[in-house]
Amino acid sequence: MASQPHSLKLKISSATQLSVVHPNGDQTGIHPLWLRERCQDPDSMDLQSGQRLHDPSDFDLDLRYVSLSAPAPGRLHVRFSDGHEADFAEGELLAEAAMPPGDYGCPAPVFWESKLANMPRAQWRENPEDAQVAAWMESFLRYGFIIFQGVPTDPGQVLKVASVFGWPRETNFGVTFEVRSKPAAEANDLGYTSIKLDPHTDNPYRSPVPGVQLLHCLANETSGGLSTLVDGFTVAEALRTRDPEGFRILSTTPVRFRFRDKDTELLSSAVPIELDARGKVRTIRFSPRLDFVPLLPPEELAAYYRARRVFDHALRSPEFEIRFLLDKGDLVMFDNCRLLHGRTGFDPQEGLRHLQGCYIDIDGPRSRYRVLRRSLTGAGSAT
Ligand SMILES: O=C(O)CCC(=O)C(=O)O
Repeated sequence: MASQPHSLKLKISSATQLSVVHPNGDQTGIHPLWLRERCQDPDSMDLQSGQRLHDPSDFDLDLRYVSLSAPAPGRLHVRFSDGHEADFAEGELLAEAAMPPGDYGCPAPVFWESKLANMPRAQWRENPEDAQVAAWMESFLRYGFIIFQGVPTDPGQVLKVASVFGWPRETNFGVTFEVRSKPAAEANDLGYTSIKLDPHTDNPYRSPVPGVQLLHCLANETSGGLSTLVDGFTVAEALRTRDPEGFRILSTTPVRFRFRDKDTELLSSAVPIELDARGKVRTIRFSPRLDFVPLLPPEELAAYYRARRVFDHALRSPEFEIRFLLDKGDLVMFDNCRLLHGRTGFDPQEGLRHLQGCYIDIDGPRSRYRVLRRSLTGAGSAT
């Protein structure tokens, strides 16, 4: 399980100045309010829930340190100018200072292309040990997917697997949904036909989109219907490098995604490549069968269509896409905000192809990973 090594140090520069020292010797001062709102004494925090008892926006904006001392190794004692005094564990402060935004203690993604040497595969076990789940979770968080083999093929097992990693998310398709070829009049989604599906993310018309999808193969008697996966983050980064203008367009042009059947009308407007405040790719929403770009001036639309084609063709290219057979008892779980999935077409006359699917929210696996890490390494506390 990934540890969180850091080599920061805390420095009391003077009675009223506190800094973090970086490995290269650079120092970042610690604002008194940053520390004040992290006080963990019973006047500041409800010890049961770990939640603050004061609104930190009410603290004095000109708050100062009155004194700083180290009463014991690894401990910091602070007197603030508002009269409050508090103790801190140096290790906890530094761990927080070192935490990269976004990952918050989870393994960072490893971007992959079709050359991916070892697909994350694992043999499924009922009632797995914590260390086993942590290892699975780590693979999933790094690569954005994991394939389990040997999942019993009675219906509903997908929910049992899902509950190990998070909390199932019900949609208009149900708590679980059946991906199999249906008569044309009953298929309210192309997933429920036998045609090829190009790489797409599921349900971009929802807000928020389902974070993780699980697909469990209950039967596959056809020679086609291979599953495909693409790391959307890798392809988005390739686009940023190779075609910066295309990347700019797809990360700034909101498009409308729509799903409609007799009981449901879901609409959402979002950019295909969503960036976080630091410009890192956060979410891919891409489904060429469901996207409707607004009526922009013709030259802007021409640029948009060109960018979408470059991105789409890259997603479909052998450079990035992996293909594999999802056989009876196999279950693939993937990050629907990062990976795109699809399948090759198949002939339903050859036999039954039946996957049972469900969704969970993206924060489920991350939460479970952090909790396991706490119990397996003794790192950190519940608050
Ligand atoms: O049939 C499959 O393998 C995947 C189905 C799918 O991509 C979908 O329903 O959106």
